[in-house]
Amino acid sequence: RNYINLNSTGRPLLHEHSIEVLKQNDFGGYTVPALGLYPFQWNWDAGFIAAGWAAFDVDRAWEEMETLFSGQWADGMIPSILFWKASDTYFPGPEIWGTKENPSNSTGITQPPIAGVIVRYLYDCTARTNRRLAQQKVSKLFPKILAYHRWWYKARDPLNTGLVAIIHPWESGMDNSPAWDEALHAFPVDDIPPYEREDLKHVNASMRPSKDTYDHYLTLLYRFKAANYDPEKLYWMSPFRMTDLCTNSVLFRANRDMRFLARMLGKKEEVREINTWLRKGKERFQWLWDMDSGLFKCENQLTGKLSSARISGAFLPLFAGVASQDQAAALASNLKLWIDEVKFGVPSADPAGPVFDPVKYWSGPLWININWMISSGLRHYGYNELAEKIEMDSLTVISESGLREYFNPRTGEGAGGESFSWTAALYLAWLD
Ligand code: 9WN
Repeated sequence: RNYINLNSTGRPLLHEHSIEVLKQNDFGGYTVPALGLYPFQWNWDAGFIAAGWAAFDVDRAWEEMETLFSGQWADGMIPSILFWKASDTYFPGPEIWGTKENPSNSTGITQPPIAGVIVRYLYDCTARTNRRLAQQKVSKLFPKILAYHRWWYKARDPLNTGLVAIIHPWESGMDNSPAWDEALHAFPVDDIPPYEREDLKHVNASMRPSKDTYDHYLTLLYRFKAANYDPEKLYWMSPFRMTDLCTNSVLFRANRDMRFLARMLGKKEEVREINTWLRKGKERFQWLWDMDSGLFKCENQLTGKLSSARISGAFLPLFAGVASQDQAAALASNLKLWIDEVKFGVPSADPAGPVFDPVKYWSGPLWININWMISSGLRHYGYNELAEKIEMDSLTVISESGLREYFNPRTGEGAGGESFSWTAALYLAWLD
């Protein structure tokens, strides 16, 4: 609670502390999510982190995104992790992934494509004082982000349905979400080399995915490695292929922001291309609507069935702007019920559901980046009071428990990593 104290300028101390954390996690052009626990540059973390840098150093914010895109693969993919500098405190590191793409080693899978959303955010911040600079910055990144989106559709929606697939739970950014349980356990674990987990040296095992879950993660990794991470093959061969709500909502929203940027830059053909993605995506999103529960659901593409899991990703179509007014109303009333069950919203899984665990990673805890997106979506649909509640809950858990990786929604206690970059960054972005 000492964080709530004010400093001499009347700002909460936590404001200064958040800036310090970003500086301390700055490895030179990129920011690690947490020292020790996550010692490299992560794809979607970089986006949220850049929004935090923008609150006090917008040049550094652009640099974060420029570094991320300097790791783009020739085919357009942005890997989930860029191993810029060696570190032996994370598993699985570069020697396990064994990708050969220049200029750096990286993973061979991706993460939710938040970059387009963030670059538009940075454009808005910069254009307030220097429109010409803002346009220059955007013109350099725009083609790279577009190439990334094209990669998504080509590699992960070869059947042209309008929504993309993830082929590994790590790609969702919500590693052990209950939405993956059934699909992940539908295939057996291969005879994989023995391994030692580094995460358990930093964080208590009860707060992390189980051994069995990790065995499945690594089974997928080794199969993709055997296929040389060839995007033409991975989609078809993966025994895990899900239409993830988070990834698709983020991609949809990024497409809307990219359309804004394309118009600003006068790129007519690109606007048309993005419009096609938006039109098809909007139509297909309706397949994921579960009328009975009043929630969106992830789809298992291998069985054609919607996952029964009720996860916080269900509310992200609000961030995308793809839900109808009726769907938004149903989502808002569900969200209120969820929050009534806990003390601080938004839990990552339905707190009344069978697998809810308030400290186990993506199976219950509150995450600041998800709150940031959900509250922005609620405002878009006019649910300002509910948005305010989520923002206040976020700031309160941070003030009470510090800049932790995630929080127990029943008690507000912090869990996982400490001095966590996106928590610091979004705290700054919210206060800005
Ligand atoms: C695997 C870095 C990342 C986040 C993810 C979060 C966690 C990694 C891990 O940490 O995933 O990518 O090793 O657990 O689930 O959302 O980007 O903060």
